[in-house]
Amino acid sequence: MSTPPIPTRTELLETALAAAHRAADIIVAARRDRAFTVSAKNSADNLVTTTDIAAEQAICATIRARFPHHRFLAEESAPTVTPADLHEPLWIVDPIDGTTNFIYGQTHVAVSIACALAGEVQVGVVHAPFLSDTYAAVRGGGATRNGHPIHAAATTALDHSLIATGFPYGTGGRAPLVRRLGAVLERCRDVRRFGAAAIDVCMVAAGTLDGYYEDVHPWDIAAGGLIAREAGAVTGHIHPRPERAPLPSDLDGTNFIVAAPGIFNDLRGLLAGAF
Ligand code: LIP
Repeated sequence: MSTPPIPTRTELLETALAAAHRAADIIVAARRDRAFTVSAKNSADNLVTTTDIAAEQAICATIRARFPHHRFLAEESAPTVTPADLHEPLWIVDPIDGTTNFIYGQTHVAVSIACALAGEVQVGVVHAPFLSDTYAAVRGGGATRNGHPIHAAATTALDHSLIATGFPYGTGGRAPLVRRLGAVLERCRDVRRFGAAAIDVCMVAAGTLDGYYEDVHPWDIAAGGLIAREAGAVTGHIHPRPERAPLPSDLDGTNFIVAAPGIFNDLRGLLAGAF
């Protein structure tokens, strides 16, 4: 059987945008009609709704209709990836980033969709329907917010930097993170905690945040990470990645950090020393 052609980045971006908007229609309608139920995943605080499931199904169906042989790393239906998956076009999907915010009726809620080839993200879309924001990027093609070019902040001093972060579900294991948070509060302008990693990362891309760090999943940062890099921000990890890390860097949310180039190294040093 012949190998299907590799789609162009434009074709991948068009598909990601169509899938994101289809999911957003489901999310907005569910919020409007209060038509969803909530359940807990592996802990009482790690919530998922019927809308997460429906949105992810719509996203994957939209992509499969155009690219039936592509693979998925999706928060609700395909949360693990094999080495074989990384050799095929791989879609990294978070149907609702900010699920807790969605349940509480808050606005920081986003659909995050990325596509990677050989483990390198080629296109990324983060669509926040309640904020009327769509962030997008194509590898090598720059980053946009609602179609307008965006650029990371020019800040070069931590004490003039606004930093976002987040915390894992449940209270266990938060003590070291409190130490990190304390170090940031002692050294930086201030901290924000919006509750949706994908949007946090895109705000660094747009220069409305100077930096963000958190230990998250691939689907939280795959799309936003490309958008941030294409906007001139620097992405990386607080600690050196192991040589045989299970995931490629673009998909690795472990101790993830993104920041304006002028403060990236200082912020990473501050966080690494505070743990
Ligand atoms: C959320 C992240 C957020 C983090 C939350 C949660 P979800 O993702 O976007 O940054 O602090 O604990 O992981 O679960 O809402 O898709």
